[in-house]
Amino acid sequence: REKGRLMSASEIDRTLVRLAHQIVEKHEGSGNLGLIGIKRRGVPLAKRIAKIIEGIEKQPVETGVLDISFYRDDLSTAGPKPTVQAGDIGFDIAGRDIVLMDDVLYTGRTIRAALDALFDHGRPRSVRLLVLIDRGHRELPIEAQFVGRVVPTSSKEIIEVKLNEVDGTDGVLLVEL
Ligand code: 3GP
Ligand code: 5GP
Ligand code: MG
Repeated sequence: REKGRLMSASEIDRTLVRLAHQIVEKHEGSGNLGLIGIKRRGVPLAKRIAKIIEGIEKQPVETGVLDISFYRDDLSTAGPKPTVQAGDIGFDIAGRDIVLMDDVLYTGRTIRAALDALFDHGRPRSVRLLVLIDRGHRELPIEAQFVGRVVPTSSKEIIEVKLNEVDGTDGVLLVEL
């Protein structure tokens, strides 16, 4: 059951522009950046933000992909053990300033798994986290440095994130299970 629209397409656009500027400000440019999207919806976020940063800094920004899949395909609880699919990130992360990107941050277990996978690929200089929505309920000491919006949720609510590349439309909805 839909309980409300949290972000329209144009609000997502503006938020991504802000986040892109915050990343450039924090890293004093984009020369050493690498953006890594967590499948599935983190991937188009990373690509869009890379494009915005390229427009600001006038130089290419490397992007890559991490594939985290869950043992349990349980939507309301992320499940105890997110696992990471072996596979290529797409570029050499050694010495880079990495920004991991995901649509929703919840317990933090996905990001913990993503960090494990990342360090199997090399040793980045730094790793920061960007999420479009932080819905609370952390079970690990993980926080995002770049946040689209903080949306306090109950465990019965989920955030429906729709992105054009995956869903054919852009928007963020609050949904009650
Ligand atoms: P996404 O990363 O492409 O958005 O976690 C697997 C998918 O299930 C995610 O795909 C996410 O969007 C969707 N999902 C929706 N609600 C939840 C939830 O409460 N927990 C988890 N783990 N996934 C959810
Ligand atoms: P965590 O591992 O932090 O518990 O959950 C984060 C992952 O689960 C993200 O990749 C995200 O896609 C998904 N997730 C958790 N809660 C939600 C939610 O309410 N909405 C959406 N769209 N994804 C969620
Ligand atoms: Mg996700």
